[in-house]
Amino acid sequence: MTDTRIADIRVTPIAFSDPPLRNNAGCHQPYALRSIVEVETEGGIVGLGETHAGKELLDGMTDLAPRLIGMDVTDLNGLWAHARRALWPMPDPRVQLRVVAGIEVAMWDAYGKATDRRVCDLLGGQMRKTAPFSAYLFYKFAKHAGRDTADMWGEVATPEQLVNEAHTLVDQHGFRSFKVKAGVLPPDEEIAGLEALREAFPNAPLRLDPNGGWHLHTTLDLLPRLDGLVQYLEDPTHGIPAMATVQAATEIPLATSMCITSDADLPEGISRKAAQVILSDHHYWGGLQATRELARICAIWGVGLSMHSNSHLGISLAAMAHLAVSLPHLSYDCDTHYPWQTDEVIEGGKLRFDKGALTLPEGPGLGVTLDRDALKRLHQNYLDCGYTERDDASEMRKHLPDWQYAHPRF
Ligand code: GKR
Ligand code: MG
Repeated sequence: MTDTRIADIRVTPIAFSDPPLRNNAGCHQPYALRSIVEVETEGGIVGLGETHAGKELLDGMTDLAPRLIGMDVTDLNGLWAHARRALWPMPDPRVQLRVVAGIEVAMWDAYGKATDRRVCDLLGGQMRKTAPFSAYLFYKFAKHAGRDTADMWGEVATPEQLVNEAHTLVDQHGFRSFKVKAGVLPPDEEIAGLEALREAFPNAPLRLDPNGGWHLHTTLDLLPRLDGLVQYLEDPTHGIPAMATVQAATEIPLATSMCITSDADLPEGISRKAAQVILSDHHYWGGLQATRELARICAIWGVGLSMHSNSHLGISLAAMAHLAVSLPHLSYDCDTHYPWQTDEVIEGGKLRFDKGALTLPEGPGLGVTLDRDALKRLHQNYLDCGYTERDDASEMRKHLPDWQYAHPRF
């Protein structure tokens, strides 16, 4: 068999176009940042990973990568041991896991490519044919601040515009369920948006995610209006104690991608019943293996599992899909920002959804290869755009100069 010891690790920060999507923390900037990880083996195989970006993450990669040279790509325990030595403690503990995740996925991909096996098979085998995704709806501005022309989506600020956006996503990708990013407009307006979606798509599951943007008392007041309308309510309010209070007051399952996001949150989050659904995210939890362990913990404790997303490209989508098809316990359609992205970094261009689901790209590993010209172009974007961190709040003030960050807002 080809030599699967790690010979080199390359990390390339990229910036790709992103529309002016709104959330509780502000507005997406014209470019979203990611890091593309290449793990090259002694046998010349290149495994791919994609993860978050930012100075601290890139510094973490620089500290960790050289320690892994010579290690086998199957040595996930070795990866964690080196990561603990190189990265713990870091000022922001979330970043360590995102560093590990980017490299871990590339190690799985390299091993799959070296052994002619798909990542989902290495993860235990395929449980479902395709990975199911939901349409991720956003309120948005028509154009980025300072630009002359509107993007193809136009402004989305009313129930009617939200329904039009949903129709476009369904026409393009066949989605069968919807997640609405909330915490942007006053809750009455967002619930009117949900009601309009219910009328337009009577049978589609709907979810609402205010990103912790509602006060506890606001959330409690709104529960009767949401009961029967949403499949789950994601992070209406902030923190485990407040979420637990809400969950105790309603039959609506609460979901979270904010208050239970790492091992450290699990004991308190589960014992206080802060949510009935955890949104996994292999970038947050430290990779594919750690997310499988999370799925098992959720199954044992009777907690549902869904999947969270941030703006991402095809390497992440392929990794999410391999994970999703291999998880015995996956209770809901996964989130993805992918339809909002026009750029791509893999050969062959964008992956395609069919009836809202993704069939795994063909081939060993993740089934995707790097488009080196695209990587070069998107890295140049990164150098030219001057962003080093995501900053939705500053971007929002370019649209509305008096806007202030408030969490909760309503
Ligand atoms: O892209 O604006 C966004 C989302 O709000 C994202 O940042 C969240 O992390 O999608 C995410 C979520 O489910 O909370
Ligand atoms: Mg969320």
